[in-house]
Amino acid sequence: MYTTELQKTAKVVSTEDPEKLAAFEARVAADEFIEPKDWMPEAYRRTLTRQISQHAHSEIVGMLPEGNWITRAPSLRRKAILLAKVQDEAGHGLYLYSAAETLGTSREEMIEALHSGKAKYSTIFNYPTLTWADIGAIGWLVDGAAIMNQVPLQRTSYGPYARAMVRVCKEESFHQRQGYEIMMHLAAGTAEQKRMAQDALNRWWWPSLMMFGPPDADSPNTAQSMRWRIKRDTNDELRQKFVDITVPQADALGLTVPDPDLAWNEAKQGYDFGTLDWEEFYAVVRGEGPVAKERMKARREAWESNAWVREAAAAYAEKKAARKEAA
Ligand code: FAQ
Repeated sequence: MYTTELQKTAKVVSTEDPEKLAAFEARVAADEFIEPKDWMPEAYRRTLTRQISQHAHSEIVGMLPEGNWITRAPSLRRKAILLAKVQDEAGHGLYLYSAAETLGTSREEMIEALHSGKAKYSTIFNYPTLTWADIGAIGWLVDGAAIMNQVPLQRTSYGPYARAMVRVCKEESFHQRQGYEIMMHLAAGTAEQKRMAQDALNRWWWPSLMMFGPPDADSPNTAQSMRWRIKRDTNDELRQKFVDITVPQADALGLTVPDPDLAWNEAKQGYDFGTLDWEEFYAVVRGEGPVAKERMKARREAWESNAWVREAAAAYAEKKAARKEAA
């Protein structure tokens, strides 16, 4: 699809100083963190900027599907929890933009890339949240998938990204539990509530598996990112782990994973599962997701209508700096 087998295994052709490159690779191989002022190959800087900024955009756009339910949460307690969760996602976006900025791209440039449609964000946030059960399913499945992907990133080779992930993972684990707890209540509730929970699982299951990215054989970035320890596991490895952990959780809820091919495989000590709809995945990556246009419109409008906050903050910072200079 994206790449050939040869491209997947080939090293990036580099015009960098071979001595510096060898020293860099030795540090990475010894599991040392690379820090912002350290020498790094341009391709390492580029792929990290790409991954971290996309990750930041995902956190920010990811506030929209759940933000949609804050005013409609079924109780004060649920509203307070959801509000806190959505605010956490904003915080994750900010740590991640800060980590990406240490690589030399400004936040304005990253945000402009998002708003102009040049930058990607996770496919998962292009699906609508139709019922309250979707909030449970997002916490359980989407945050669950995010944790599966982010726990290994705590040991990613770039220091600022790894450190941001430590805090993010702590918060994501609370998010996953709050989602599962919503599902527990719905699944043990009235027949209509259980139906809502099953419907949410049906709609969010496959998009959640797509969060891990294309299959390894079609993933142009995995081989190099594994070599530089940006990624510690491949897309398929993490997807398999997620399925293995999540299926028993669905069983405990008394819900059915919407995959007729799902079967325990004794030999591999994991589940076999059906093929994902990769056509759908690539269409959503291209910006053709069910609510992609609404998501981008909401982001652009928020950016424009909040321009006065940025201007006021900049004016205040300038005034403070001038006072400090005069003192
Ligand atoms: N959506 O060669 P690979 C969250 C793109 S955070 C869109 O395999 P890579 C928290 C990929 O960018 C969720 N695009 O790429 C939350 C690449 O395109 P490019 C976000 C995707 O980077 C919860 C191309 O396809 N998490 O949910 C997707 O080695 C609830 C080829 O792919 C992260 O970003 C996709 N699903 O592996 C918030 C984690 N998959 O850039 C609110 C960090 C692939 O070459 C509410 N990122 N693509 O033009 C990663 O671990 C990696 O970047 C992967 C992709 C695994 C996502």
